[in-house]
Amino acid sequence: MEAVDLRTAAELLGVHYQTAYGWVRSGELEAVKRPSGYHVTEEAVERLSAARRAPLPPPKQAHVRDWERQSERFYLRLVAGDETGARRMAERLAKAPIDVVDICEKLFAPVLHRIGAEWAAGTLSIAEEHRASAICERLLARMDTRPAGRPRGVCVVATLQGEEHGLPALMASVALRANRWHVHHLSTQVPVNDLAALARAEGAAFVVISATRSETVAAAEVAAAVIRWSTNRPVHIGGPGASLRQLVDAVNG
Ligand code: B12
Repeated sequence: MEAVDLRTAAELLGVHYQTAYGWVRSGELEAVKRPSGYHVTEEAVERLSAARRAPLPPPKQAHVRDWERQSERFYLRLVAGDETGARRMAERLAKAPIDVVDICEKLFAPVLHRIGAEWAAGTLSIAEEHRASAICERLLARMDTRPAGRPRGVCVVATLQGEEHGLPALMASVALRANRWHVHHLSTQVPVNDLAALARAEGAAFVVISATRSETVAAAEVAAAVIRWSTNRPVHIGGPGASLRQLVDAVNG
């Protein structure tokens, strides 16, 4: 059984020496300490490589029986400007744990749709809508975490010039990061050529454009052709009511 030093083992595993050293300390990588340093058998390297290649088991998920009731409570907190109450609710769900895609689609989106309808009907003021949207932005930012494990790849998420609605793009980024994508989140109003150039420079596997109105969805379709042509990468476009779950399933493959 051939043994190699830790530096070589790190190279074989494709990680930095310090990372391999950390794995030895945590017991993940079996090693023998010799006067010249740690030595690792090729079998131990192969075992750890195989374990790292294996897909992660899907995380256990809790279920919410009554999303409608949760949405009603969330709505009341948002329109009252009760950020602490809204944050407690979102954090409780995230800790349960509930999939972040469900939290976006079954809690945030319906409440924002309702706030939009009430703003359009004149029963909520612009100030109240802005306050609620700003709270959502901060809560989504807090939920934005990437689980451990090798990223699936790189992607870019943005809205194009003319589209100020940033929350759907933020939700797409949060959902993709939770699925181990390395996301470059460009937020809103990005010129199409700049978006394509950045996607190319970062080696993005795909580009996501979020849009909220029929005009900006149509503009995104035109822009997508430009981006596909210049990056040779798929472009996914989200419109009002489009499913984040479908986006995640499509890109995870
Ligand atoms: C908050 C808000 C704003 C805020 C945005 C702040 C922010 N930080 O985002 C501000 C004040 C800037 C704003 C401005 C305007 N707004 Co506005 N706004 C809203 C509101 C209330 C919420 C938007 C939102 O976040 N929706 C929730 C998202 C999460 O839902 P969704 O669109 O269904 O998105 C889902 C999918 O897109 C999916 N998804 C996201 N990315 C991707 C990607 C892919 C590939 C896929 C598959 C899926 C996917 O995820 C989401 C969750 O499920 C909506 C109400 C509504 N019905 O949405 C109005 C609304 C969109 N706004 C509206 C209007 C009219 C405007 C203004 C024109 C008002 C004005 N006169 O100035 C401007 C336009 C500004 C511009 N140039 O873009 C109208 C649009 C009507 C229409 N159909 O054209 C709406 C519907 C309100 C209404 N009921 O009339 N707005």
